[in-house]
Amino acid sequence: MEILEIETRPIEGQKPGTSGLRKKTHVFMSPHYLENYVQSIFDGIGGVGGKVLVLGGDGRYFNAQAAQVILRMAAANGAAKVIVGVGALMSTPAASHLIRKRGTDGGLILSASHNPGGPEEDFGLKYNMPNGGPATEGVSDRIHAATQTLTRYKIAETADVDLSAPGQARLGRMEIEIVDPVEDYAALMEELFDFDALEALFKGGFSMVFDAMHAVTGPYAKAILEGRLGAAPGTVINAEPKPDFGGGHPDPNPIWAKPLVDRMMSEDAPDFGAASDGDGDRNMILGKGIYITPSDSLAVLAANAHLAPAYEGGLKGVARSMPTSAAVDRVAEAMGISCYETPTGWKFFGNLLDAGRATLCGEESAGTGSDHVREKDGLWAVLLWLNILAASGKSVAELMEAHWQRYGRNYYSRHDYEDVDAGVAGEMVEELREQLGTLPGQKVGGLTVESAEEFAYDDPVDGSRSERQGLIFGFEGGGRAVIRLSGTGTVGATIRLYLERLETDPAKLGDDPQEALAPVIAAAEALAGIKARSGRDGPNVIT
Ligand code: VG1
Ligand code: CO
Repeated sequence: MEILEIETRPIEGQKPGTSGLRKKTHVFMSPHYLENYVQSIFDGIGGVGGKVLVLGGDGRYFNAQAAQVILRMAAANGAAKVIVGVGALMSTPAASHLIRKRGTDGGLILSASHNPGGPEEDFGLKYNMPNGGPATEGVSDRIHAATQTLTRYKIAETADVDLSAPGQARLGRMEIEIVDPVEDYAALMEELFDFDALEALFKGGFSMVFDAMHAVTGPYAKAILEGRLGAAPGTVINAEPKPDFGGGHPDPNPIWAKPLVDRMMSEDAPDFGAASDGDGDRNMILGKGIYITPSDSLAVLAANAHLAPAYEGGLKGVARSMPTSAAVDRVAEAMGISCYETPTGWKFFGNLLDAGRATLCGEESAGTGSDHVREKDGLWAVLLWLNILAASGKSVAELMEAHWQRYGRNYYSRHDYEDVDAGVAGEMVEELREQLGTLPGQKVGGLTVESAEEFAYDDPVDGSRSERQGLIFGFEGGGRAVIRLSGTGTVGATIRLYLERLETDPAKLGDDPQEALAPVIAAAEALAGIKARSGRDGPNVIT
């Protein structure tokens, strides 16, 4: 095996966003692009000499080739060992678990998550740390700094490693262990949940459909739901990971998983419906005739987690990203536990989980997770829901209704304006930022602004500060609008407008969210003029 040292130059724009680096696939496939970034990750974390890494991905186009490049570069940079999933596949939560279980020095995950895949679509790469969680802002900054000064990368010249079955291989002195990506993860789920009760649930005729959206969770869901728990064959649909996710966005929301939503709203809907995203860390939950917003799901899970074995001792605390609704705050208050509000992105939960301050975390973007790993975990959320349904004997709708009756309902919606001109979006945020001081007291679109601020986060564990994490507008009467720009897109800018209003009147808990939020939506538009500025009639995606 010959080790080559290739001369290179820094490439513009290799700055990790909310979750790793995401670019168009052809950009990642262009000369030196992937290699430069991988070497920068290695350099940014202080080298990989003698280290053990986990490697896997969501199976999108270029996944297999990129994994071979990473293996060759890890060998050339002196890594001791790489643990890789068969076919270079591994869901994000499974990778997080494996990093922790084996005590490795971190891992590389090939994924652009919910972004579409294929030669014309998106690719991504993220580095997870030895705690199994996404690189913190500090580590991401060091990786980015390394991309800006890079002059060479190291790569071994050798044939591809056969990753088609579990086993051992070598690249020079580097050991490669090829593992079944599902096995350890399934064993962890069995530890956390009452599998006997879940088996009995399905035996008793409980029906569900799980839409894997042609992404990485298919094999996991099939093995656990149909294999271990005895759910009817065919419960998991779109179960085979495809390089282009069947041509759609592997994003479990009412737009991209519409066929599932339609089925759950039909007369002959099964008892439970769920979907997960490209890399398996997001989830969507539905019951017969009801869609559960991710914010509500987090609140229901927090209120009922004690019904599952892993959480029967109670929760240490909960955490949610700032744009996520305050539904879980009300549960935490009733339980007398802490509730943390973090910036968007799972990397901000890591310290809280490591320090034992939070047990459950969640984001409005369909991410929920707990301290069992350091990533959000789609299938875990589905199993926790199932465990709660089995233990309580209630339906999804009954649980949700009872929850709203007790805690009130945080009406919630997110409106996305995708692929807006980046200059236009940036200017909008800049102008709003300048007005923050003068907005309180002003009437906009029928509502009076009560507060206007930009979110900044002081990490209570390591003291680091993260600024400019979203603009928050509070309205008289309790409505809230949040505006921030996405950090996961690959073309133009995506403006995210998050809308929320708490309703505690028992007579008004069953309204349509868009109607219940209409005054807040109107006020946000009057304030920011997103439609006018972007030239759009309305959002592309409403969740
Ligand atoms: C989005 C979501 C955020 C999530 C992130 C990564 O980020 O809003 O909540 O953590 O994606 O999730 P942004 O910057 O586009 O709003 V995943 O499943 O795409 O890794
Ligand atoms: Co994801």
